[in-house]
Amino acid sequence: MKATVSIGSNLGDRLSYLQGAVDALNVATGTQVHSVSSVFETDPVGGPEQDDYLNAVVVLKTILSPQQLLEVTQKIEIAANRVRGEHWGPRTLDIDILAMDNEQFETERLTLPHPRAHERGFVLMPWSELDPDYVIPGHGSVALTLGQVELSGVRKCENLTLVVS
Ligand code: A4P
Ligand code: MG
Repeated sequence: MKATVSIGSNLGDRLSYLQGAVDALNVATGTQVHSVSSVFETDPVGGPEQDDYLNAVVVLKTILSPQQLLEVTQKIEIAANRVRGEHWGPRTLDIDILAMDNEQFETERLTLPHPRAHERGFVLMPWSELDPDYVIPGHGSVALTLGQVELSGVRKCENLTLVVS
C-alpha cells in the first residue's frame, strides 16, 4: 500500500524531530520511505497560543494494515515526546496518517482519510509536491483541494531539508 503521513513539530529542535520521524519510519518493520517533501514553517492552526510549526509530508510504501501503521506512528511519537508537557499544548512530534491507498473508514482509533487533511494548507502544500494527482477519498485531488485553502501561513524553508538515509 501507499501510505501518506504528515509530520509536524513546534517544540525544541523541530528539524531534528522531523528528521528522526523520517528515519524511524524508514527503519520500522513493514514500512519504507518513498519520498519526502520540502520543509515548511507554518502558523499554528487551532489550539492554545503556541509557536510556529515545521511541517512536512512523507509518502511510504507499507505492508502494514492501517491499524498497524497507527501503532508504529504512535510509538515513534511517544519516543520523541518524552519531554512533552501539556497534552494539548505544543508538541515535539505529531504524525498523522493522511491517507492509505483509497481506504475510507472511521473507527474509534483511526479515521481515513484524515478528517482535517483536505482543509489544511500546512498539509496540502507539502503533499502537492509529492502526489498532486492523488484523489483524497470523498474530496478532490490534492492539487485541486490546495487551490481552495488559505496558504498565507505556510512558508517554504529553502534552507532546511530532510534526507532519506
Ligand atoms: N486518529 C484518528 N484518525 C487518525 C489519523 N488518520 N492519523 C486518532 C492519526 N491519528 C488519528 O491524536 C489524537 C487521536 O487521533 C489519536 O489517538 C488517534 O487514535 P493525537 O496525535 O494524540 O492528538 P492531536 O494530534 O493533538 O489531535 P488531533 O485532533 O489529531 O489534532 P490534529 O488535527 O492533528 O492537529 N498547526 C500547524 N501549523 N501545524 C500542525 O502540524 N497540528 C495540529 C494538531 C494543530 N495545529 C497545527 C498542527
Ligand atoms: Mg495527531
